[in-house]
Amino acid sequence: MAYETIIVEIEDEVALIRLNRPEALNALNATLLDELSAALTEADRNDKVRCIVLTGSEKAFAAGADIKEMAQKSFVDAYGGDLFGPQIDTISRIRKPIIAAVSGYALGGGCELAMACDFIIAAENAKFGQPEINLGVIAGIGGTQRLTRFVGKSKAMDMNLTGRFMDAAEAERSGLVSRVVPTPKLVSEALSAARKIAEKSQISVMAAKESVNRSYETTLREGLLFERRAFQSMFATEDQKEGMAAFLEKREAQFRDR
Ligand code: CO8
Repeated sequence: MAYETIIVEIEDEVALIRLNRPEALNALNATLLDELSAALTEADRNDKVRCIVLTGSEKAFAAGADIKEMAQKSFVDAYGGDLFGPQIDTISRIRKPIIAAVSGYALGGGCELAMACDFIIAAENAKFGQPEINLGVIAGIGGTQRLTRFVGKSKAMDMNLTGRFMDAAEAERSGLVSRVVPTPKLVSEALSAARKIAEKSQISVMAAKESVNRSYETTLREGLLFERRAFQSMFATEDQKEGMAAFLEKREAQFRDR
C-alpha cells in the first residue's frame, strides 16, 4: 500500500517503517498518524512480518505533534474529537514487537511515540524532550506517564516543567533507551536486533511482550502470577519441545510458531 507520509519496507521478516515528512522534521499530523496506525495494523496481520522497526530521518525521529495543524483547534475539537487518542490506542494494541530507532529530535509527541514502542535504540545524536510546556500545553500521549516510569519522577518533572532536552548518553543512563549506537549505524543495528527477535518463536515473543507490559498495569503479585501462568502455558507449545531439544542436542532450534 502506498502512503504519503511514511515509507514501509519489508525484508527478512522485519517491517521497517520510516516517518517521512522531512519538510516538518517528521511532525506528527493527522495523515501521518492515520497512516502509521494503518501500517502497523497491517504489519501485525502480515504473516511475513515478525518484528517492526520504526524510525525517522537522521535529523529527526519526530519533532512532535504538528503545531501548524493543532494551533487553531478548540477544546471541543480536541476533547470532542479525542485528539490523537484512537491512533495511539491502535499503536499500543500491536502484538508484534516494535523497536523505535531514534536519531535526532524525539520531542513532544515524537518522544511519546518512541516510548509507546517496546524499546528504544538511540543514535548518539538523539535528543529527547517534552517541550509542550513552551507551547502553553502539556504532554498528551504518555510524556507525563510513560516517561515517569522510565526515568523516575525527578527527571520526568524536570523535562516536563522546563522543556529541556535529554541527550542519548543521559537517556541511556536514565533507562529511557536500551542502547546507544553510532548515528550512521542506527538503522542497521535496529534491524539486526529485529532479526534476532524474528528468529525466536513468535508465541514466546508475544507472551514475553505481553508479560513485560503487564508489569505497568498491575500489582507485583498479580504481574508475577500473570507471568507464571504465561510461562506454564508455553509447555503446551511444540516450540518449547523444539527449543529445549535443540539445546540438549547442541543444535539451532527451528521454531514453527506452534
Ligand atoms: N510541528 C510543525 N512543524 C514543525 C515542528 C512541529 N512540531 N517542528 C519543526 N517543524 C517545522 C518548522 O516549522 C520548520 O518548517 P518551516 O521551514 O516551514 O518553517 C521545519 O520543521 C524545520 O524546523 P526548524 O527550522 O525549527 O529547525 P531547527 O533545526 O532550527 O529546530 C527544533 C529544530 C528544535 C526541533 C524545532 O523545530 C522545534 O523546536 N520544533 C518544535 C518542537 C516541539 O515543540 N514539539 C512539541 C510539539 S507539541 C506536541 O508534540 C504535543 C504532544 C501531544 C500528543 C501528540 C500525539 C502525536
